[in-house]
Amino acid sequence: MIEKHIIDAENEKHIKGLQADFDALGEHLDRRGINIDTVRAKVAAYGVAVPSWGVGTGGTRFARFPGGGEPRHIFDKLDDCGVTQQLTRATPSVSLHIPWDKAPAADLLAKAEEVGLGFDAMNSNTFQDQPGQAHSYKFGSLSHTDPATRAQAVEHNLECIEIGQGIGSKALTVWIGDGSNFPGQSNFTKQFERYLDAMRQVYAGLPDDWRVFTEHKMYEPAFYSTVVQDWGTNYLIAQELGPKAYCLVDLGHHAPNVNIEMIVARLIQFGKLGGFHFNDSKYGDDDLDTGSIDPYRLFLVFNELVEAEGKPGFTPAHMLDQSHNVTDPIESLMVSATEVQRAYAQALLVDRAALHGAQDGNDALMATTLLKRGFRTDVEPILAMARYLAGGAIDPVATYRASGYRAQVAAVRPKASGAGGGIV
Ligand SMILES: [Mn+2]
Repeated sequence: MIEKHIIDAENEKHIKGLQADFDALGEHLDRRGINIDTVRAKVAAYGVAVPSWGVGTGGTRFARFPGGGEPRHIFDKLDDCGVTQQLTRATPSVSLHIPWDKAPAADLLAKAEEVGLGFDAMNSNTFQDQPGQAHSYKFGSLSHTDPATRAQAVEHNLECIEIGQGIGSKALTVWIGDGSNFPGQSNFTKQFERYLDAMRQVYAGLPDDWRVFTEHKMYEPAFYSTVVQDWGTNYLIAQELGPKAYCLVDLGHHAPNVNIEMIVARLIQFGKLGGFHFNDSKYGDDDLDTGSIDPYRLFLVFNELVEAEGKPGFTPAHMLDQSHNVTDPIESLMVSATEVQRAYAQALLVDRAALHGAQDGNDALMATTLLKRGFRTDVEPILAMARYLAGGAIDPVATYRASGYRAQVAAVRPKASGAGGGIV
């Protein structure tokens, strides 16, 4: 963790300017009928979970170029996630991935408490084989043609629930790589039937206060067809399984130009939006940093979420899911969490009554102008003040760099191998 005096010293450099900017923005928003402190309080209460695998350097299927001081295990990962939370106050929980993060529950809880974190949704992994595994997932997991392979995949998901129960998690996220690479390779209908049957067994193992999130993805690793390929199939799954089943929207898991915010609206309308994996993309499932390519789209997603705020039972889970290939992962996670908060704050500034009036009156130009007015407002003083008042850093990246954290952990964590490509 970073020593408080370093954060204080960095904040000291900025607080006067921040206060002036905050006051000026407050005056401006006041003229728009918006109370800046109300927005600040909402932003301060908003958190996005970080994935445990996000603190390691990612890679592509070609290669991985590890940075210095990479986390060796879940406890190092929790240290790094703790720093992200310490400086941004926007990432209060971590999402674990099993088996990568397997450890005794008591140890995980103790470490989480030490670094000021909680645990978010559990993530199962049936997209790769683990050492000593009886049945291979080469040709699928929950939808495999072989009943024993499916049973093994179900068992793994039930184990994830059990581990999650020990550390206070309340949700299981299931993403499978199942699909096919050749036309004719799989019978679409039978394959989906097998998947649904297996997921019913996972669903039956959910505690009463748990939810299961299924995540759709258009393609990859299967390049011809994917079992859970889009939000339509995802919605069918949630419907088939029951009230504890919800759809998870990973922003990168759609074809380019798909209207994701509209998918979000549909899932909200029918009570099946489970949550998000935030990231950004230019071409496909690029796993780029959230808000780095198309911040307006992120804003439009949040516009739908703010529109739905207060709807009974509407509590979507928010998590970052991105691959940091060329940056320090902690810096990327901090900036990305801030980008998510920014989109939320901007969406909060939209004059909803005026927007509804413009929509009802078919005033297309005014409706879109009202959205742009929210998006164009520089809300950085609100985000920075929320961080500052919560004990975080006004400038998280500068403070992180000033702390020398990466060099310190690099001195005790051996250099990771760059061999092998792919995911963290
Ligand atoms: Mn994802």
